Amino acid sequence: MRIYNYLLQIIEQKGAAYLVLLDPDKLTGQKLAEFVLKACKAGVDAFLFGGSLLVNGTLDEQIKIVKEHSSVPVILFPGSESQITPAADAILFLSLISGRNPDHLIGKHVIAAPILKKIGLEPIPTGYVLVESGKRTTAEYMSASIPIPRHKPEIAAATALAGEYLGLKIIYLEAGSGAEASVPIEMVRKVTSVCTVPVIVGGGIRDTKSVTDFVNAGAKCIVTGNLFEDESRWGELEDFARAVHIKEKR
Ligand code: 1GP
Repeated sequence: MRIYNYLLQIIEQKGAAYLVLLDPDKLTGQKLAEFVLKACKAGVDAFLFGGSLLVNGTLDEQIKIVKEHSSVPVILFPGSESQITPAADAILFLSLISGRNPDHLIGKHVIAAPILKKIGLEPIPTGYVLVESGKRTTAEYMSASIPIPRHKPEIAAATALAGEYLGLKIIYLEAGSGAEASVPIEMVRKVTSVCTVPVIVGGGIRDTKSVTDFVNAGAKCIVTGNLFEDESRWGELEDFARAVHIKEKR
């Protein structure tokens, strides 16, 4: 549990961890290297790698670039078992607990587990909770599952708690990449009030005010992805990291 413990340590030291999701289909080559250098300087704690649908198939190459330019962990955030690679440091072993699709609850895991064992990749047992966010997201469509209605925080809290009681080590409240609306703050508050494991919030986060609100509501990891595919916003990385790291005085 080396990487999981690393995340716990960051949470303890800085109040929350800042994770940046890299889509290997979007940021590549020299641009990716430049971004990674900038992100690390700004204080990003780990990179997530993957996507619900990857078409270029250059994951290994991209992870190599990230590793050459940074020392922070690379954690796979896989859309399918085909995205498993020993090039990463760990994998979010996602069970889509908001859905009722057996493939995403246990089926894919049976296929993935022996591969992870063989290559020695650390699985981080993660309860993945999709939350309704306006228009239909790729994650929702690809997983053929119904997200939790945004005005039902009590369903999210019961789902997350059930995940924790099943032994999952982290809960990921996900509005979906590029979501119109991020996870409602009330839902984050409700979920963090019942869970003792760290709660990740991601999807559609575009400003530091939302980050501050989520962290104050008890989120322990914040994920941004899409936002920094726009190079003109790279200058804001440090502001985002500062908003996440509430315990750190800079
Ligand atoms: C998606 O939570 C992540 O899984 C990030 O979402 O790309 O909307 O920031 P965005």
